[in-house]
Amino acid sequence: MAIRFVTGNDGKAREAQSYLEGITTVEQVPYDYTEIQSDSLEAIAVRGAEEAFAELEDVDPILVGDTGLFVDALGGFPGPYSAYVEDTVGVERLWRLVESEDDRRARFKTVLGFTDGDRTETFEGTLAGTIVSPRGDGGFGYDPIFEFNGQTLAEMDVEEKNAISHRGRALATFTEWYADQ
Ligand code: ITT
Ligand code: NA
Repeated sequence: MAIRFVTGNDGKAREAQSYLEGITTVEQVPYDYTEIQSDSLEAIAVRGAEEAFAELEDVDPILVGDTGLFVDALGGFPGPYSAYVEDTVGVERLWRLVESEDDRRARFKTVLGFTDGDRTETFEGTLAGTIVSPRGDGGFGYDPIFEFNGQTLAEMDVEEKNAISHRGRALATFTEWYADQ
């Protein structure tokens, strides 16, 4: 059975496939599930996976990913609202909010939600770093303002970022579990 990865981003589907190579095929499904308002990425991922499975009327299991950027000095903002904040406030102005803080630590967290219709499981991965003035042209989203080991994620090439990223770690944990099923 193939896994249907619900995402608008074909790079994420390719990344998932690279982890699951030799285990299963990953098919990208661009379904726009309802992002419930919640403080919890787990709750959003569980609901998203189950809604997509119910609506997309097929038997192959569903995988969704929800990511948030949690800034310590801002009490974890934007967290589960990261997509909305990127669209409205933007990445440059988030940097402006953090610029005057002494503590600029932040963390990305990705929660993958998997369901096969019988059971639903979640898998997480995190990456700790620092918010900095935007640098680099690669990546997407908040990558230009997130520094890890002296480089922003936007300064890394894709393989370098994927090897250390929150989503990469969540995919590795998921793959280990799935391979045992
Ligand atoms: P999907 O279609 O895959 O669901 P999305 O952008 O709606 O994409 P995510 O939960 O992956 O959903 O992302 C939430 C926000 O976090 C959004 O603003 C992204 O741009 C940003 N983001 C996600 N992963 C990121 C990464 O690896 N680096 C920088 N920003 C990221
Ligand atoms: Na998502």
